[in-house]
Amino acid sequence: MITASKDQFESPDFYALDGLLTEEHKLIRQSVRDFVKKEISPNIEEWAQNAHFPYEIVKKFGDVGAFGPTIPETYGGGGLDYISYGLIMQEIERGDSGMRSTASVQGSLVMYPIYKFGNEAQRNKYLPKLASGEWLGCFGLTEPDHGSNPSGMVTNFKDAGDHYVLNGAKMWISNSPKADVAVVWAKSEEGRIHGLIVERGMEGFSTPETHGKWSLRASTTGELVFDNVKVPKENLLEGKSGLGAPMMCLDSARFGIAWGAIGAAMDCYDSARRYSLERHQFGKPIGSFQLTQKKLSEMLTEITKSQLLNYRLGQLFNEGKATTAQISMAKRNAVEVALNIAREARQIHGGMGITGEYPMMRHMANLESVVTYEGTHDIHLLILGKEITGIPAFE
Ligand code: TGC
Ligand code: FAD
Repeated sequence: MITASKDQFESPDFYALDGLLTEEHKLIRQSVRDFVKKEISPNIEEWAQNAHFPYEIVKKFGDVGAFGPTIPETYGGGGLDYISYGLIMQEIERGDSGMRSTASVQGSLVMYPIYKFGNEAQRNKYLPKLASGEWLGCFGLTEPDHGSNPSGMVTNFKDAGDHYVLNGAKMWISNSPKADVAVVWAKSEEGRIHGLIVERGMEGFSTPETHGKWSLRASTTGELVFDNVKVPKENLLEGKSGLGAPMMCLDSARFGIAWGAIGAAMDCYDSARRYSLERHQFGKPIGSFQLTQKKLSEMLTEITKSQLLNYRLGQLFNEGKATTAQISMAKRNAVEVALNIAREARQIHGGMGITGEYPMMRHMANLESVVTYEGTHDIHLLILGKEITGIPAFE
């Protein structure tokens, strides 16, 4: 087993973006950065290479405030703004995209819908336990035959008097094998999409794990299978129905990914910068060759542009003005930038770049999931195309 070299990460800030952050933002970022250096960096290679989900990280994420940073403090959340949320996701994904998945699913896809569409009893029952990491949650939208087109879902529930009966299956669900709680999107008898809270232990509910992933290996992924599951009526999220409800959750999660993927890019860039000064060939550091300098300059340019885009999107989120198309642009841009930087940074490390001593291959493989989930790269392009032309090209 190759262990990762010591985490010496230094964050690039070429356009002095720190000048736009508040003291609170900087403190939050530092505490999560320290957390990642202590809890994730020393172990992530082993976890990823062994496809091991470190369940103990859930409680630790709760302690550091990574779950539901924008949820009000009354319910155990952080009561923070969206820039804080972005910074937290950036720092965690700097460590590993799979670890960020664990945190962003819990906050944006489980706590957010319960807070936004749930009633007071549901908020009080679930949010504090999810915020503290006592419970882990997952979000079930995708089905085996309905990924990019979730409105075609077939998972359904029927009214059976004092409860609902849920049938169907979800696929590719982050956190599912270990989740205590699942927010599940299913159609009513009228064909309308609703959110239901399903709890582990309900009869007929199982969460088989998906094995053999080459990507997000430290994150646990699985199915949700519902075989005549009796769901109490009080578990329906009554605040909103229709596809718009899960899409609102995705707006928030995609925002976190935009910041997170740039965290992964920053890690790859920083490793390449350092390696280019340490590694000598032809009697000189490889960083003295123009081709290496071109790679590093282009990486820093793309990171800086993306940081600015993400920051502005955070301001728009804080003002309640961010649009789905703006979020698509940021998510799509960030993941493409990060994938390109991971590949270029890997090249700068030569053969060493393929080992687990450096983070690029792990980030690169992780980003192949990130470019697909929460809307594929092409789906985000089409969301932008619809915004520009007014014509949906999905069908
Ligand atoms: P469309 O006709 O555009 O919309 C249907 C209804 O939904 C409303 N809506 C929204 N409402 C609020 N906020 C949004 N962002 C909304 N987007 C859509 C819309 O107004 C409409 O409402 P109404 O009342 O008029 O009916 O829907 P469509 O069926 O044509 O689909 C559009 C499309 C393809 C863009 C969309 O479905 C899409 O984004 N597909 C991608 C699916 C996706 O992102 N899945 C993600 C699954 S979760 C996941 O991947 C988690 S990974 C977690 C991790 O590990 O980090
Ligand atoms: P498909 O929709 O079958 O797409 C296949 C290809 O066809 C893609 O390239 C796509 O861009 C293209 N395509 C599809 N439609 C069009 C079109 N109209 N025009 C042009 N091209 C098109 N889902 C959840 O609900 N919860 C989770 O927690 C979750 N976690 C995930 C974790 C991982 C590791 C992964 C890989 C996925 C996860 N997903 C989750 C599912 C993810 O959201 C879907 O994989 C994604 O939405 C794409 O769906 P699909 O895989 O079925 O691909």
